[in-house]
Amino acid sequence: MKKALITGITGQDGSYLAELLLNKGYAVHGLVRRASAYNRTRIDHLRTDENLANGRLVLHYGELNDLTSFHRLLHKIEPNEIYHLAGQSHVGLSFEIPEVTCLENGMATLHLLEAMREMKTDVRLYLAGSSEIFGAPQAGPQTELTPLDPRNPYGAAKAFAFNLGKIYRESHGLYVANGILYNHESPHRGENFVTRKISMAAARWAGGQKAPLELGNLDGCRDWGYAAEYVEGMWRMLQAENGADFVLATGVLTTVREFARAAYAAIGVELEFAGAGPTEVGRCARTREIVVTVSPRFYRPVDATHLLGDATKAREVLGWSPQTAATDLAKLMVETDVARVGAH
Ligand code: NDP
Ligand code: GDR
Repeated sequence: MKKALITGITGQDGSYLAELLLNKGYAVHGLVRRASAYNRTRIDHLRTDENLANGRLVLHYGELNDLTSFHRLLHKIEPNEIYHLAGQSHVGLSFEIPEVTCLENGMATLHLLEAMREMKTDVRLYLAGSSEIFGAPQAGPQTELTPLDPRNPYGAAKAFAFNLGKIYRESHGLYVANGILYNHESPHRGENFVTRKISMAAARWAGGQKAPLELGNLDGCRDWGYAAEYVEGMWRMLQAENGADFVLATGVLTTVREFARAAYAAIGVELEFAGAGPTEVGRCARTREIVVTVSPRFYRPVDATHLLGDATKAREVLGWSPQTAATDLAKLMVETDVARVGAH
């Protein structure tokens, strides 16, 4: 039985990846950190008696920056594949907490690469790289060959990790796959990311809690795909003969405004937007109620507008391609949240 170690197993991607690998017959080991509140809700459905008793799913306490325990864990598990997903994943927040962002997303990757180098095993490593390494390009789409130009601490830390992944692959012969993933969302997405913030607000509205939703830059646009499909791409990267860099993206840009429109359409509310910048509002076309407002509180010092990916290489080499459009994703997320809100 192949053994995989997932750092960040309690996060959005970790939870989908764990499910995928369990279905493929792997023994899945996950790094979880101590928290003051329960932080395993996304993987509760995988923690069955059968998975736990048979060693199919094993959770280990750890911390990215606790080097000795992390090292010990690697020796104990001896995984065939490592999916390194853990880290501070919020771009806007990285302006507020740059140091922890760089330690978790940058230095922790270096420590992991050094540990692999020292262990001299043939373990394969997936690194969770991001489109944010390209910064704020004037036009897309970007490929694996687009020059790096990060514009926020998060992107800078991811660029550092990406470069190190390449260096350890070329200089030390390690198997490292650098994923360059564009935004991918799901019902497991954290509520401080815009898509889930919108889907939860729409679900609450449908449930009668009609508070206006405060958003930041409505012109912000992203290449949004479905997380469950992106973790399949991660796995495929580690099945390739050699470690390489791969963009995973849909190749379609959607604005925050359009995503909100699709999300509220899923609950039967047609949104009409008027105004510009901080004075823009979105109203229900039928009742004229204010549904969306804009608050500069959620603006960023710099926000990318052309992060659009070209996943041709992933399609040709890995046979991977995205299936879900952003508007369908909005509907899927809202429907799941409506069921959740209704259940409470
Ligand atoms: P999440 O924020 O949902 O999950 C992050 C995970 O990392 C959680 O399990 C979290 O634990 C864990 N973690 C954070 N800091 C530490 C730490 N110091 N020690 C141990 N564990 C830690 O992110 P996603 O699942 O969305 O993303 C996974 C990775 O992919 C991240 O590295 C992200 O930057 C990257 N990425 C994501 C994209 C996306 O669109 N989702 C796109 C491109 C890259 P806890 O649950 O306890 O908080
Ligand atoms: P992003 O995702 O920064 O692209 O990072 P996020 O959902 O935070 O922002 C997307 C766009 O929405 C605009 N926006 C808002 N964003 C948030 N969070 N909250 C708001 O209220 C709001 N209003 C508008 C933003 O300005 C931006 O334009 C995600 C993360 O998963 C990273 O880890 C990953 O690397 C990148 O995607 C690719």
